[in-house]
Amino acid sequence: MTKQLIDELRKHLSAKEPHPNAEEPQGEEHEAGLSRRALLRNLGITGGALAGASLVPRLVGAQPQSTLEAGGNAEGNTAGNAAGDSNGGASGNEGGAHKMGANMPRTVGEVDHKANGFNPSDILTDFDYGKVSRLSNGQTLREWELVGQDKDIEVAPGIMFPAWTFNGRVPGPTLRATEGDRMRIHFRNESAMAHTIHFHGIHPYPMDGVPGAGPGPISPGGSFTYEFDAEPFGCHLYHCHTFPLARHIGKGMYGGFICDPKAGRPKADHEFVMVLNGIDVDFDDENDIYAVNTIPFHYQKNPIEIKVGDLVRVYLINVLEFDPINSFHLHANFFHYYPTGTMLQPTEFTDTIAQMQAQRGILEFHYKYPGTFMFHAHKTEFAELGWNGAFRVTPRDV
Ligand SMILES: [Cu+2]
Repeated sequence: MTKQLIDELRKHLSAKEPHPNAEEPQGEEHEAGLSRRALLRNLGITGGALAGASLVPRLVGAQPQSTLEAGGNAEGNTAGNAAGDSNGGASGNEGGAHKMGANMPRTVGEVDHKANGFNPSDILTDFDYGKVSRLSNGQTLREWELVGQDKDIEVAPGIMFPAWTFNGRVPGPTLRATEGDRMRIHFRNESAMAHTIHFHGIHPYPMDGVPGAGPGPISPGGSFTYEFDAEPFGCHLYHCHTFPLARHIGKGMYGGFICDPKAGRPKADHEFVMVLNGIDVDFDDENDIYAVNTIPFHYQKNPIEIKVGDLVRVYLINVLEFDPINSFHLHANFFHYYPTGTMLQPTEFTDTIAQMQAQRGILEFHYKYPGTFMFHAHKTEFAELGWNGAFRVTPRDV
């Protein structure tokens, strides 16, 4: 964050009125310890008082209810009403659902998903099985083209971020294969920087996608084909492994890699990919935004639709750079957790798990009751800066 911006914000903060729910220390003590995080949290709860600081309310976006009402934020109110309507009469959840839409921190407005070239609602389910053929030995061959591309994406309404991407999207395509398949990934680098693709999985050294292995970083204009057998089955990921690594990952070069067991898993009604990430908007090696599949608050504004009793399987992958630990909490429910997805029996029945960077796992659950149920990082700071979503559960006979 630039000094000029901080100075401007200090001015606004010193004039702010405390929010009734504010738990932040006020006054001198707070001013003395004005860190980026304290700054953002305060901006979040005092967004309405900061109309003059045009960048930050949109960056942080948390708006108290009074601001939504006073500002006539139609989008926010619509979301609240829609959630209430879908539950009306079903189980007395209407009030809670409406309240959630109106009171939750959120960004104001929508990003231009079309210009971005991807929509988190689609990323949940757009598994890419590649171009399928068969090798002479009978092995299934799956081929993908991954292209390194520099692309400006709108990460929050009005906030552009110069991302480095695979195929113009963050996260990159979710590659999906079955254990034992041959995977062949044609990488072409159209970016201005050298990049690699490093897969989490088991593969020969030249395919490891790090400096010194095989061709190492692929220069701008260059290309390389990574090839190996898909193993072990589980929920994995791939990412660029060029140094400085934090920058290459933080800029957006990663994606899910799902390897299904040969015999498959029990049929689920829904399978969703959730890549936990963050955006360091001002390049100070700290995240300003936290999200599932890149866009903060997306699934809060656009709840994921499921029905009571549906078996839901979530492939959860934490790639968050700069912060050591991420987490996932599911409301009003428990899930079976399969760490890394490499075993067919769950190791835990819980409602909260933690993942460090590159840790991932599979969650399975079904909802017993209708309603609009949150899921979010149980690091509350992350949740209030975007890592917050909801499942909208409707009755089975609707
Ligand atoms: Cu890279």
